[in-house]
Amino acid sequence: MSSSIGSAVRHAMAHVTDNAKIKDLKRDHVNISSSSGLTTDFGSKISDTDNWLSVQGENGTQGPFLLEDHIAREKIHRFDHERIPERVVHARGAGAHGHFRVYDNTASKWTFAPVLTDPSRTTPIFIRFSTVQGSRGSADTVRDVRGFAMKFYTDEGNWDLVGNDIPVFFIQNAIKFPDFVHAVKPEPHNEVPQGQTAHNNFWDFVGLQPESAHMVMWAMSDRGIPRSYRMMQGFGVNTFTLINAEGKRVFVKFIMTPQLGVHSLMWDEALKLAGQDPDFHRKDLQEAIENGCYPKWTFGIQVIEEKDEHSFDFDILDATKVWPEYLVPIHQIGEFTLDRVVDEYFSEVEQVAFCTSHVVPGIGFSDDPLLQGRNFSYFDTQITRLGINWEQIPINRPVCPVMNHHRDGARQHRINPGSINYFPNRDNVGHPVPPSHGGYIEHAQKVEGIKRRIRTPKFQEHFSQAQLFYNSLSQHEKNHVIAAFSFELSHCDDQRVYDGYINVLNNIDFDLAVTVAKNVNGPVPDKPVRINHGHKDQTLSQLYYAPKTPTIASRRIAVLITDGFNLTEVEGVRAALASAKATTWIIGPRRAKIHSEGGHIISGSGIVADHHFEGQRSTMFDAIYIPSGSEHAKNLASNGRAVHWIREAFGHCKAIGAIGDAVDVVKQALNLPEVNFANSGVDDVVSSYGVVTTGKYDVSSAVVDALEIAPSPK
Ligand code: HDD
Repeated sequence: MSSSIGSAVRHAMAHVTDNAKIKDLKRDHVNISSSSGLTTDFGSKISDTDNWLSVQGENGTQGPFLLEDHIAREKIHRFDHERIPERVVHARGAGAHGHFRVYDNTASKWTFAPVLTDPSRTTPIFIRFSTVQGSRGSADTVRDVRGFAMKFYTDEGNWDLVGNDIPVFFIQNAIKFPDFVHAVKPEPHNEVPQGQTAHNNFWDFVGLQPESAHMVMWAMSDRGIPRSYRMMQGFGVNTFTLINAEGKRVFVKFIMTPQLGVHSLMWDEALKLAGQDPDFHRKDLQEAIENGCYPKWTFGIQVIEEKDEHSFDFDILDATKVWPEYLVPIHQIGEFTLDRVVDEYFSEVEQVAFCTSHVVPGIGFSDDPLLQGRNFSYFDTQITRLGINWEQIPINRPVCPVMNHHRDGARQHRINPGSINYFPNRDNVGHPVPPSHGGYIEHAQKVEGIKRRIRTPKFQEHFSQAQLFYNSLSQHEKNHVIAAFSFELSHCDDQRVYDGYINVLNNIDFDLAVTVAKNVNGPVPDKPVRINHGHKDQTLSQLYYAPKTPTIASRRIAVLITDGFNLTEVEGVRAALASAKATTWIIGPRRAKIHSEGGHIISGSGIVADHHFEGQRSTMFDAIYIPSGSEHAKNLASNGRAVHWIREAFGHCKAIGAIGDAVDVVKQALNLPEVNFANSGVDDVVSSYGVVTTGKYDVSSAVVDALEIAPSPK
């Protein structure tokens, strides 16, 4: 990151006021300055941290090392125990702080929870985004589901909404979760593959488990390779309930939609980025927040009245089903923003711990069989990861008072004065709070039935919504799905596995099954197993979420220059892009000063490049811009890597802007008769296949507008 970004960071951060949670966390901040001296953990000052106490022999020879050195021992002991178990799933993640607000009290029809109904409140939040399959050190851009876990630090306690970027799940019943995770994770005999579902065990499991079909379609779509965490929808997935002041209950789903739109990488980009910049998403989140481009989502709810629970052809408690928006509209009740990066990764992102059973009064559970199991699992896993007192860790502790008679346990940090640690007690200390004063109360629900291990009939239909999803995609999104299945199944070398999955695909769409079968040498079906019903829902395609007004905010634009480039143009374009809140990055043949046209080679004007052509690749940027300059154009055309930059950016459907002499460079690099180019010397702007060219410099119209188109889905 360049130094100019560094100052932008401080500038942007200065505008963010500390919310209640940040103030709470600051209680634990350690003040470190150049005057801070080293001490042991018990506070005694250290005079030497480099040399283990040892015996010096005569004539300066090295003698034995002494176990007596408590300073060395402490340093090594502490280091030996730095690692904690990584999450069994969602190990790789990134997080940020922010705040949540509702627009008005619309939701008070359904809930009395102030976090969802009181527009005067600003609730601090923390969000951790993650991948599912890979280990903590795996790459960000792999094809996978993304976790979208939110912690709301409300005045009534913490509410954790632990969702994903896909609205449905692979399984219906929590008891299948260990099988699913074992199947998706690296295979047990050789721990391969990392950050991939492209292996026999995953496709074997989902092929034999048709309830996964719907989610697999989503994971194989562009949703599985998001451009940014900031450009993903979030879904609570499970069915929760809301309870209003009259005690009436409704079923609810939570949906978060990014204001920048939903955008994805291309598969080729994702694959390359996994090697070129494994931290791509993590850095993207940090960069956007530090530059003051705070990611924002609307917060919506879908509501179903209790009386309508059984009026759909799917079970509303089945997490493998969406509630289609044409049946159940979304009420956008609020929005949230992420505006602060973390101060320390381990303390905040690694130690944050979510629990689906953490809800606040006014929000409740349903009999969703996945949610019920989750409510057991999350608390349990935190005990392994962080210990029984995990809720006392700064990032996890609520901002409201915590008072109870739970005691002791490893790493207890609270000191509870007094002799009372039970209830009832003679002083009425730590007494239950009646619902009228905010005590949590379960909705009174009549329950009857026969205890047995079965799935009810509606839980046994698995393909209708998988078809709905596939039908709703645009043709290019469908092509991406086909390519994804073809990639994944090609990585399976047990024929039973890919044969089996082609049969699943043939339950969804005949043409899809035939195309994939041909690609992977599977059995090509001659007729559909199930007729595709042909229904569509436009809200399932991510094209539906393109921002109403095109925006280039927070996008990364590479400016390709070599010696002899036109400095005035570059300065003009950079200023215009900066005012549109995009970041520009100068890429040149070396990370040093690149001399501009007509300047003296030593003393003349120029710009210091942020990176050289080898150091960063086109995959890390959303668009590229190339200024004019005759020497520069010659240099660029003769630089193989620079030509590759242009070709690769075009191949990934990125906007390319070029002016004057640079137009010919792009023309030669692409060598495509389909693309039209502007003539040199003429200031007309030609836009063709995302390549925008103009003979002369005209910053206001051409380049910036054209690059703005870049964020639209590919
Ligand atoms: Fe889970 C972590 C999301 C089903 C058991 N899950 C975890 C995280 C997310 C989800 C985002 C990472 C949280 C973080 O950032 O720390 N999980 C989901 C969604 C599901 C789902 C959206 C389906 C609706 N999960 C699910 C089931 C079970 C679990 C059915 C077990 C029965 N999940 C866990 C876990 C994890 C976890 C093992 C690992 C680390 C953690 O909880 O804190 O308990």
